[in-house]
Amino acid sequence: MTSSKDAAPDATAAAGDGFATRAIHAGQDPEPVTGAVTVPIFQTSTFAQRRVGEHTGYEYARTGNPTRTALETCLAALEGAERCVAFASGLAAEDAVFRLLSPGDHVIMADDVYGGTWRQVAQVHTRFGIEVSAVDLSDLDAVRAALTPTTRLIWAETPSNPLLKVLDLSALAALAHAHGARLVADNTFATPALQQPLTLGADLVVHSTTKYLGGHSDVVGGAVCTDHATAEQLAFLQNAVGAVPGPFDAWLTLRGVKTLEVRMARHSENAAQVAAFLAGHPAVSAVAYPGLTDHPGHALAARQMSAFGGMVSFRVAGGVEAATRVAESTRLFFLAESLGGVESLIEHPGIMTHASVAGTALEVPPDLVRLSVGIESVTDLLADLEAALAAGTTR
Ligand code: P1T
Repeated sequence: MTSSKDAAPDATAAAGDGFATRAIHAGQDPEPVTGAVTVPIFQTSTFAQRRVGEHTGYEYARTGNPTRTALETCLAALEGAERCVAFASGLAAEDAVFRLLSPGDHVIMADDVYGGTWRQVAQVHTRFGIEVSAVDLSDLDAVRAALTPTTRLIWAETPSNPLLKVLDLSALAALAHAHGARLVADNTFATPALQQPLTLGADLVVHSTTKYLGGHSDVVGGAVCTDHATAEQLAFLQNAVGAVPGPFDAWLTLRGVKTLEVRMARHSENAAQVAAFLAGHPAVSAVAYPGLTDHPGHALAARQMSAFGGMVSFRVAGGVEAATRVAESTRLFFLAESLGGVESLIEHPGIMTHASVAGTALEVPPDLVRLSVGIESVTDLLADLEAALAAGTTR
């Protein structure tokens, strides 16, 4: 067991081990007292000290908890990071990254990010002097034009939520570094099973672990994976601000991560079939899925991802009313916010997940429907969508 202050991968998961091996073993040695093969849920708020100031490496559970350390060690090993710091939610993780900045610092943010990410920077951090520009990060000239001497971060999300735009992480990292800025990549949609931004030059990877990493729609969490020095600052914030995941949440996430590789393969297979089906459907006017050869980011996605993921967005001929009816007409795809669980979900981003960006540069088309394609039998998913499209668009 490693201490909270020294979250280096342990002996059972070596750096050269394959991804699935690291997912199951990194940070997850058998528990030394009983031999339990799963990391226990250390449901404790404090840790007894042998003498004043002489402790096991754990003092108080906001500062560090062994279940959380196991999760952080595992996620760092999966992203190829020196260290990872876990938070109570994806937005808490993002908040910690923004708190690395100072008043007057400038952030270039993709003009197509999760609505809550935009809301946080535009409505919270700008009140403390952070400046932000929303830019189409697939247009490198636009990024160059937006860079200022105070730009500290470029914030990319790829594939993006909900339009599934693909961004060139290597090119963005080079641009950021040439201007003294750092690249943050939100890797929630791809996960490290399909894309490892740090190997492409990104400096920080953020996650909503609520999604594919947890994988079962039963826990909310977040994480930042980065270098030791930055992680040390984030760990300070984790303790000083206190948005920590509880031990059960860390355990659930760790349990989900063990099957990440097999789940992502199946999500990607199912989503490819769903995207192809939608692309050929007369009630669908456009499909966004990086695996489709006519997607503008297809070649780039094929280079920087090992598969195209489980998210598909599409536009419904017939506008917002038809789109809403389709989203309300599925049986297996539950109408719900969030994504990345084993079960399929459907939602209307304009009214649901991205309502907070209405009227801004990040507004999404009103006829857009987003699918999180689960790992059910794909024939059932296709039949469900076929029926919902018929019910939603023939009136
Ligand atoms: O919900 P939370 O764990 O706080 O994570 C926020 C977040 C960050 N980044 C991305 C790419 C996300 O998709 C999210 C959360 N997104 C949804 C809840 C959603 O349905 O899109």
